[in-house]
Amino acid sequence: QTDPVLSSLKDGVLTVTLNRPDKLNSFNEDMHLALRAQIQRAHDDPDVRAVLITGAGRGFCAGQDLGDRDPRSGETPDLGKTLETFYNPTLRLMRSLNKPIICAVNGVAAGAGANIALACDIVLAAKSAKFIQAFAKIGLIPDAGGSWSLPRLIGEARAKALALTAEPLTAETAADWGLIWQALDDAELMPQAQALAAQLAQGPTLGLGLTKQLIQEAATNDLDTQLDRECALQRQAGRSDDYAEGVTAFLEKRAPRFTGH
Ligand code: T3D
Repeated sequence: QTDPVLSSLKDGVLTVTLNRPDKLNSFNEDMHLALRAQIQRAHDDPDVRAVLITGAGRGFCAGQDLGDRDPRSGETPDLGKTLETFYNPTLRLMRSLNKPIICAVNGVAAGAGANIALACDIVLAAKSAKFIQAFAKIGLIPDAGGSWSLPRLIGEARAKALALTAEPLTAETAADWGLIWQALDDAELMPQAQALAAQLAQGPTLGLGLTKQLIQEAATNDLDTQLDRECALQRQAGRSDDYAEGVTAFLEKRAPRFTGH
């Protein structure tokens, strides 16, 4: 049996590849658990300083494997329970990871597959890729954090239209709307995503993690709270080895050598 998720760690970058290409990398239980284990590994292993998530084959991820949800089997699954058990813990682990997660959306990203991509910190997509809030086509609601991230990223009008119509959104429009960072020529996607991940993995990891945290907190904080949080986290960043190295390197007119601490 093939692994539902492939992984490799090189030069601080943990590359995680969703690997059920025949099913457009849709989620079965094994793939859920394997993806979560890799994000947990990124939490636990200090050698991991950036994560790159992508998909094998022509798709990125088509959301839940609907073959496991066949109503003709006579079973009525409790989908709230499956979210609690599978998607939500992974989403929370991704958001709380104090290291950057880059997503290289290599092909169609549908349903929870689209929203897992949008939960990453920097999303690059191949121009041939599409984002589809497919839930409306089967009577479901946007999950895997989509109902939270979509209106924040692109506003309520666009979020509602995408979610209510399940219209595919091209990567280029997604980039124009600010849903993702960049749409790239297909051949450029992986080289550029790998270069970005390598760059971030050589960066001041502690400061990058605090930056991620602070920007996420801004979604729910008011300005006064956020200013106080900037004080607290800048105090922490200012005590890091990488801050001392960054300023020293600047003064010595050389490239910094960050250790991540
Ligand atoms: O259940 C819970 O736990 C609740 C959580 C739900 C989260 C969700 O994600 S709900 C949304 C589930 N996803 C979808 O509804 C998307 C279903 N897929 C599609 O609409 C289309 O496949 C795409 C638009 C994504 C791509 O279309 P296309 O024409 O490029 O490819 P295709 O021919 O439809 O798919 C290729 C193969 O992948 C095909 O298999 P076959 O016929 O070659 O053997 C297809 O059945 C399979 N596939 C694609 N998506 C899924 C899938 N198999 C199982 N589950 C899928 N989601």
